Amino acid sequence: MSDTLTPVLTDNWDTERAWTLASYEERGGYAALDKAFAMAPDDVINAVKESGLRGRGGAGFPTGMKWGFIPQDNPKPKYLVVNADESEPGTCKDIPLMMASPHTLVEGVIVSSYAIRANTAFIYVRGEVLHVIRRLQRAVQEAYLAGHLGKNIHGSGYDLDLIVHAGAGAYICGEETALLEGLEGRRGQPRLRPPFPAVAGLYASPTVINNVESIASVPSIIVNGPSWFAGMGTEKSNGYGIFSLSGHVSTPGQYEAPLGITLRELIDLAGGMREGHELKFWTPGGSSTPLLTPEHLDVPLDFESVGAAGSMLGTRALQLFDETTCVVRAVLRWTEFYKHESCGKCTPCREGTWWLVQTLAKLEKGEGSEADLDLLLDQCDNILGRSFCALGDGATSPISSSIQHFRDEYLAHLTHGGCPFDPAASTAFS
Ligand code: L3W
Ligand code: SF4
Repeated sequence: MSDTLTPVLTDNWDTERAWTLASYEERGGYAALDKAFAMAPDDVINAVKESGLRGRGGAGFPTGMKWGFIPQDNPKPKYLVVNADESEPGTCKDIPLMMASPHTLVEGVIVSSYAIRANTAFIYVRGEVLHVIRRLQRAVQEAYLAGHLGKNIHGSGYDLDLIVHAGAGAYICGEETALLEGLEGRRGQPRLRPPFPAVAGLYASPTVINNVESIASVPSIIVNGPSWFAGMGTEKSNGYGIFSLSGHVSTPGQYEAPLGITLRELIDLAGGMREGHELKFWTPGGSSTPLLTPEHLDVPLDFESVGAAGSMLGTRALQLFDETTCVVRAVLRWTEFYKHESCGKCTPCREGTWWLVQTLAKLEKGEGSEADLDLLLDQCDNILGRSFCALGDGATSPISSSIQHFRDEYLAHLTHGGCPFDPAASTAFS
């Protein structure tokens, strides 16, 4: 394995029965608990602040700062909620993490809940991934039996209950406030922010919501110290992250590496693009992040650099497409997904995603004229910044970025009277 990789969360994924408590404890698991309990909760928050850990669910908000927003003078109970509703197209890191090492997440939940002074925590996981739900439930049961959860954990005087909650399967429930609605038993639709969940979240109480990978990163920060974590990555994007490579690459999979690694380096680690083919376009963080091209192969994959390149690091879901892929068809497929998953609460997204599919489908069939391309961009303009939550904005990202980089390919559909793309002709649009 290359030195470029920094396996921490993925370190033991190949160990036999790595998911059991016995295996986790053999590897030093649950050592972070006693270390954290010896610290004041605020010092745990400060350690996470000093580490520079930023949210691993897409937005990159500083984790310690979010915890610091929990008003401790508020007499209401505090809650920790783990967002395990992974569903952004291309994103596939949290599910393998929970399958391979559920106790890393459980330990992270305990330390994080202690820091914010929550006595109840939830893991909100997609209802469709029954195998993950079962594995989490088993891990939680093992942790209770071993005294890592429940009353007076490790004799510290601290109590915590952890509930695994299965969602009903909607992309929008990955949006933190829609997730809370779902957890409270209502239809999953986003709430107006502010107030942010840190102030009024679950049952209107102060609530921290973090992604699986963010919470799973906490035990190693406590055990190894914040400067260990801050010493990796770039100046403003500290630490490591799981990069998920999928699509036309020789060895798709999870590659855990410091933030700031480039796609060129990751493709090398993954054995290159599939033989005889070349990269045509890619997403840095799922389909909601604007498409990039081979021109961006050397962009450091950190929050700042990917932003400067016109996209977003997002969830580090690197979907790679080679020259055999019709970009218009790929974008249409994603747009159909957003239309299907739009929760219907606001008009720009509910109606707009429907219109986007109509216009794109027409262009993909080679019908219409160049004016339809401008119409498509106008439809994007009427959704972007006018929608209630990030789903509407995200739906426009692949469209506007694909037109920016591949306008000629859209026009070729019109001149050809349909998709001119011949998968066998690798130079069709070069
Ligand atoms: C208190 C303030 N808290 C912000 C908190 C806020 C949230 C976090 C980030 O979207 C993005 C989206 C997807 N007081 C606060 C505050 N917060 N200001 O900080 O908030 P925000 O609004 O920047 O982002 P978000 O709503 O969490 C996430 C993109 O990530 N994405 C990811 C999708 C991921 C999945 C998945 O499958 N895992 O769906 C893709 O790139 O488009 O832009 O906690 O409360 N003043
Ligand atoms: Fe619902 Fe879409 Fe509006 Fe978000 S942008 S609230 S998903 S209709």
